[in-house]
Amino acid sequence: MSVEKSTKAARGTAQCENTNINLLKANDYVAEIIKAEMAKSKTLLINVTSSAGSGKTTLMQKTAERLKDKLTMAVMVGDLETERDADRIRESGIQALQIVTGGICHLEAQMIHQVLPEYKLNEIDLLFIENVGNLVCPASFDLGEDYRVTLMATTEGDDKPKKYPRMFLTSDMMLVSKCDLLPYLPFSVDAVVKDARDVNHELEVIEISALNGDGIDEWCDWLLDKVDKKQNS
Ligand SMILES: Nc1nc2c(ncn2[C@@H]2O[C@H](COP(=O)(O)OP(=O)(O)OP(=O)(O)O)[C@@H](O)[C@H]2O)c(=O)[nH]1
Ligand SMILES: [Mg+2]
Repeated sequence: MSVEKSTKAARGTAQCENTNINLLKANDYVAEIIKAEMAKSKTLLINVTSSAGSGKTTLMQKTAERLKDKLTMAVMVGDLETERDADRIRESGIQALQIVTGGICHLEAQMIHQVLPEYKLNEIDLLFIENVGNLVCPASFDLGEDYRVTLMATTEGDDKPKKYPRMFLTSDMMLVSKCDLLPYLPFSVDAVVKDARDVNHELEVIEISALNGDGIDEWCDWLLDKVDKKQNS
């Protein structure tokens, strides 16, 4: 199947090739319910994806430190096992709940919807979902998010967008993370951006380092702009 952004199947929805039956219809149905709830409370929902260890939780911590005086933020974290990421995020002073998937390699809309009542959505401007770390399964599941943001760490190698195209095809933003390590790694930002934009020419890109703070202002400004648009929608 060719990779075209315009069709739902190409955006990562499993389907029966001969009949065009969408095999993730139940997930997409719940995703629409989540979207409606977020529209009502005017909460911006961001689905953060990446390979394992690319810096998602560290970025959540940094973002919370920067933005917690400007808006009310909360996080929902998915992991195969352990509460460690939610514990780390709570240390930044914001609400964080852990979804332990018990071995499932992605989050599904149903999981998000069941946990949503734990959040006072009317009081939350920005809700992050930190997805389970891998570039394959999470690409296929719409969680009702406004935006999908994928971290692409310099430590992973710059060949990933073409090897795992669906994740980049279905993302709105690619954050090239751990850029403080660029002097020590055989990684070309130009090459990774070119490959990612070959897959998805609309993809926005910011180079960041949660360690030294590079790009974090730009990332936070992007978020503030999206929150503002959501609240005035
Ligand atoms: N050098 C450098 N290391 C970073 C940066 N951001 C995160 N790290 C380190 O990378 C490792 C993984 O970071 P996490 O934030 O736990 O990554 P994650 O994507 O949440 O990991 P999983 O939830 O397990 O998929 C940790 O040792 C972090 O300290 C960065 O900007 N620069
Ligand atoms: Mg994490």
